[in-house]
Amino acid sequence: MSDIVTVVAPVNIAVIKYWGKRDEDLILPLNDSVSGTLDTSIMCAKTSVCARPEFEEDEIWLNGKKESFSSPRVKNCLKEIKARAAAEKCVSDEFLQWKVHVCSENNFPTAAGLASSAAGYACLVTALAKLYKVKSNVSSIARLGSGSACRSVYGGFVRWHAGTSADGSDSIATQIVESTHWPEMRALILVVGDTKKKTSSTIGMKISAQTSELLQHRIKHCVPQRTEEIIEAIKSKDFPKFAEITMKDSNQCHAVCLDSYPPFFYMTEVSHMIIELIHKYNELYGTKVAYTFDAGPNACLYLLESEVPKVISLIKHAFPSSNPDSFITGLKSDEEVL
Ligand code: 2P0
Repeated sequence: MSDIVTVVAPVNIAVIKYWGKRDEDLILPLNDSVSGTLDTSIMCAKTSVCARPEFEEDEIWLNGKKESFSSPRVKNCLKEIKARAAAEKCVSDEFLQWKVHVCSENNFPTAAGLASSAAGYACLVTALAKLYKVKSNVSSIARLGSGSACRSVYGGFVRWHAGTSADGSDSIATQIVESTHWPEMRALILVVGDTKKKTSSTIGMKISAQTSELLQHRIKHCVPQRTEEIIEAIKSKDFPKFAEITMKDSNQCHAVCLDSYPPFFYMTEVSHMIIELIHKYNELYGTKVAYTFDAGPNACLYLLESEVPKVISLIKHAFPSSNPDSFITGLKSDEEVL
């Protein structure tokens, strides 16, 4: 019987968004994306795995509820990790035959557009890699679970290269800078809603890739230049430039959702109020805060530490029932966090 292996994985919040796939099965994106990996203090996924000869089936529990192990993505991740373990001759053939039980939980709303699948699959794949003693980097296997998960394998700021190869061998994540490069960087998560989204990212991306002309314009004429510019802004610690690109890219990603047919929406009235509030703040004080929204109504604000007290006061003033103090964090350190 194996020991129980438990792993914690961070979420990442993109500043250049991944939206649209060039290969649905291999989960290969249409464009490069860039994200910050957040410290695990306020948001993370935790996964325990165990293999035993007496287990009759592979089984999985998500946030305390037993779910089907038939999800092709979960099965694919397990299959690829086992293949890697067999190739690296890490464990015995007998051990590879045993069934596994997986228990995973997030300490933040699942499927509400808060990068839960990124942290979840990064965690699952890393836990399985530890169980089967796989030594090589597992970012590309995490990608098979959920595209954005491949970025959660590194700390600091990370780039996921779309790549051009048909087999996905060049669609990999690399670290841009360690978190220590810009230690003052903070992320403030504003939880606007925690209900499950109506259109999953996977479905939304598919509709956009098939119908949105704006998406085609975005991947050809906007993202390549923005990616280079934001990497330069991160390297030179140019916050106003970083913030402007981050906000424009989030807005464009949501404009693509609106340009899709049929259209779908993730932001709510409160999300729009946050956008207005941040622009008013930036008009008053210079560009000091960036908002970005994923496939949900919740905002992630990137800002520097010196700005935190003022921004938290502003949020409390604008949304008196909110509790922003408990949702501030820095970036996760270490080149490979898992
Ligand atoms: C991102 N999002 O770059 C973008 C921005 C949401 C908006 O990656 O189909 O759950 O599993 O690869 O990774 C969410 O999409 O989608 C996402 P799949 P995923 O973070």
